[in-house]
Amino acid sequence: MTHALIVIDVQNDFCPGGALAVAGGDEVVAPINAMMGDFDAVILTQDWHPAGHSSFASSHPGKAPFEMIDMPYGPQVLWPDHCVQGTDGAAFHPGLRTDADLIIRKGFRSAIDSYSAFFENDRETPTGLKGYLDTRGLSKVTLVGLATDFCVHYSAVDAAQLGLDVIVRLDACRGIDMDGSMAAAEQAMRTAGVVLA
Ligand code: VGL
Ligand code: ZN
Repeated sequence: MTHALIVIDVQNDFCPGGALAVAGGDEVVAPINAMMGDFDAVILTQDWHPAGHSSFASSHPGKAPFEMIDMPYGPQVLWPDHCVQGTDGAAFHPGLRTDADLIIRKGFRSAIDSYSAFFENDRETPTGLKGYLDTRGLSKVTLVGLATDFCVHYSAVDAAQLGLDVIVRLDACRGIDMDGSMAAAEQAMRTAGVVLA
């Protein structure tokens, strides 16, 4: 079985000092770098929003970060402005190895957020990653990165539902953990058949 490492959103804005910092986010860099050589392919994802993106609280007058809003595709958490295309916050952590096979960007459509590396938050617009994996014969994936309870969680569940063999290395992930979202994410991943290692 051909095995890909998918490194989710190890970007400055998700690391300490960033706009949507995840506690200990930078701690994943060294273990991820060390893992890269063990896989047949390495894929990095990059959260990549236009300024004024609809997932930003600042785009909704009267709303604050971490409040919820109803979008046409369902409930959506509102975030601080983060990972704006071309900014330093959207860049990969400077210590991360970026000699990857593929970098896939997501969240670049203004009207829709994208947590998963496979589908946007309407759960139907594909990013193209499944086609890439299929055409390269990559049927097994290990996921690492940020944030465990959002982009890693949604990517892992989608990967399992698409029929891939999925492992999440929790030691190389860190989470946001709002309102019990870490426990819920771990439960949802297990239910989907993801192996948590
Ligand atoms: C993420 C919230 C908003 C993530 C991205 O990478 O987990 N979370 N955008
Ligand atoms: Zn985002």
